[in-house]
Amino acid sequence: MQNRVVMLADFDYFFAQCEELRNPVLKDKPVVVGVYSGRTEISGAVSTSNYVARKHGVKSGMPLFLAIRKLEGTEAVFLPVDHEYYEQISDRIMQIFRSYAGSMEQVSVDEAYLDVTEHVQGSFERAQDYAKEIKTEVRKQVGISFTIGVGPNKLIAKIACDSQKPDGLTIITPDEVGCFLSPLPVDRLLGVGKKISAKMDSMGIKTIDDLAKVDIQRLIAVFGKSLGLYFHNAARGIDDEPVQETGEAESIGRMGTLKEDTRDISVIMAKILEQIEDIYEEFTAKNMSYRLVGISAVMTDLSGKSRSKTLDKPAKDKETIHKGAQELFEKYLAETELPIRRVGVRIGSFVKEEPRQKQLTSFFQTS
Ligand code: TTP
Ligand code: CA
Repeated sequence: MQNRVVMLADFDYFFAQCEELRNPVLKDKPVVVGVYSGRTEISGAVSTSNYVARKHGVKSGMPLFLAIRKLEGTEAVFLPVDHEYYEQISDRIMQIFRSYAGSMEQVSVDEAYLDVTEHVQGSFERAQDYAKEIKTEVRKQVGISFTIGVGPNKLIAKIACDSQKPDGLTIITPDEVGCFLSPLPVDRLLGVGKKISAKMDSMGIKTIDDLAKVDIQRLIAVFGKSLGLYFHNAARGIDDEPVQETGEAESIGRMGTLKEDTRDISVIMAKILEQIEDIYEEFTAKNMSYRLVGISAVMTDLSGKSRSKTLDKPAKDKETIHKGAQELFEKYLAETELPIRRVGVRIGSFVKEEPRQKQLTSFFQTS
């Protein structure tokens, strides 16, 4: 089987770079984009900053007053986040990516996976020129720089991308995967957060190579079957997850911005109900049933999540969408502490209605 060639593109210091784009005089100054909580003039946190500000020790998530202190005596510029504007820029870049990829999966406002296997005929050498071409085109059309990681799968593309920023291009061929991963700390793997890396540390696992040497049964015993298996494979650079086309799959959905960020389920569901009306109209024209109800949420910090459930049996009514979406939002709100900024709902996995007779037979067969 032919190698896959997968890229991860991650826009450099994205919100701050967008601000530089519309006001180029900012380029040589420290630029801090922050979320102002409004309590006092300087209460809030840093969303991101350009590399000039980073040199002074400014980091994402840092309280604004601390960033102000670190930048004292400089010509630092502090700006509030302008999500709408960043989303517009992001959409334009994603559009360009689509024309370069066999399939594209947008993971956040500033990251997307591109499967370019066909375009480079499976060659990593060609991938190098191809990546440069994409960078040049986006710079020309939009004026934004970004970093690309290239590998035989999403896992490697992501780690390659993180290894050299900004304006980086890191290519890891299938032959290089082992040497590339071995010395890296385990927390470079997706899914290894603070808690898991502390657990691994207590087991004497510090590097990805250490992890690769642990018996698979032990990993399963400690982390459970699916996570244990994932770590076993990830430590070997194995990842079969496809680059999944987002937004173009067979589904009908709507997405919209709430009047203000909230965690109030009744406010969220009021917006969702409007969207369901829209969706339902489009759906009835299809004369089919749906088996999947899904929701999406974009949080105050612009991180996005999707959740979906497959129904026990296909449905055609509006109420099932409402009930399913409400259940998914309730579950999701319990998992996060952030207020929600944008919400969406969708239905999918459409099936043609079964003829009456067939329904009867299947009823008898299952009873
Ligand atoms: P990142 O890709 O993590 O950061 P970045 O693009 O600013 O910088 P880098 O060059 O290292 O890729 O996040 C993307 C955007 O998400 C970022 O521009 C602002 C936002 N963000 C926050 O609002 N809060 C945070 O804590 C982080 C990490 C990011
Ligand atoms: Ca980024």
